[in-house]
Amino acid sequence: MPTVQKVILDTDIGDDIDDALALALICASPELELVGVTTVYGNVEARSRQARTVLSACGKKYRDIPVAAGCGAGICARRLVAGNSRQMYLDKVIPNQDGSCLPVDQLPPLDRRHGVDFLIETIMNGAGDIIPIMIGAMTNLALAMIKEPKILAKIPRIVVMAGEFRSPTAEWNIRCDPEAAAIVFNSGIPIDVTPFIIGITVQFRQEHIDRIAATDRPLAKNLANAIACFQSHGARPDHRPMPSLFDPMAVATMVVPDLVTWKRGTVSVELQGDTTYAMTMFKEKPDGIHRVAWDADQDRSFEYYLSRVLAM
Ligand SMILES: [Ca+2]
Repeated sequence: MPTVQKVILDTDIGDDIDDALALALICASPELELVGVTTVYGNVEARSRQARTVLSACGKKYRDIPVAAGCGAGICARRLVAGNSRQMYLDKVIPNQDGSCLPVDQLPPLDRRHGVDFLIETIMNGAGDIIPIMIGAMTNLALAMIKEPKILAKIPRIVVMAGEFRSPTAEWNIRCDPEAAAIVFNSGIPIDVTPFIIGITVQFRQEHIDRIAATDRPLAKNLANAIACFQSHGARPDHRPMPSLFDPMAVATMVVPDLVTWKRGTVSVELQGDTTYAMTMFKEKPDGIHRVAWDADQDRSFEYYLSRVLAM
């Protein structure tokens, strides 16, 4: 029996649909033990409500997993790299999948701690075996590292969905808080990185959405509902966005690493250049502490995802 990996999910659930899909996959993976969820970026309370809704849909065992709201704003707002949307998020916009959430009085209460303190206390009280899975801006973990530097010795590994290395790109999770991403990547902790291109490669087709919608289980129903909210949000009549499995692939590769090929090396985040701010660089080297997913097996990834989540 492989060892169960303890994880904390840090998420900006609520805008792109893949965070909800990733949380569902964690709960559907007996190889992973979810010890808590923290939310980040913009309306963290509303994001927490969706996280608690998905956990409730996963059943009694998952319903009371603590969810703590973290940082709404990034560490350094020296440039509005995400343009208008960054300002919009800071103004507490309601995430687009809010319509798929249960009313607050039907959910367990939010954890009373701030997300940063939740990370510190949970990781420091653990046995050095809790892996943060970062699928949003990395503000919460970066601030936890600053507030309690002893946390560095207690984190065995970090899993992130972030960055892009094949083209000069300021990927969303990096550009929402480039300084935080740099702190995490410079922490000296081994990191497994699922970059943007992997999610682009593994994008649902209509047949996959139909399979979720046709499944009569609470989790599948909630996900189908959230996908419908996501697809109708801001969609043109001629275009409904299809879910890309950016965040779920970061989770999936923890259990089945060979869904992707890996390259080892070091990742750095550019913070200086006027035109390169928030871009990520990868230098391949055999003893690097970062491991980047390079190519994904598309069909196996879809089947793995659906077989796990639809059985939940
Ligand atoms: Ca995300």
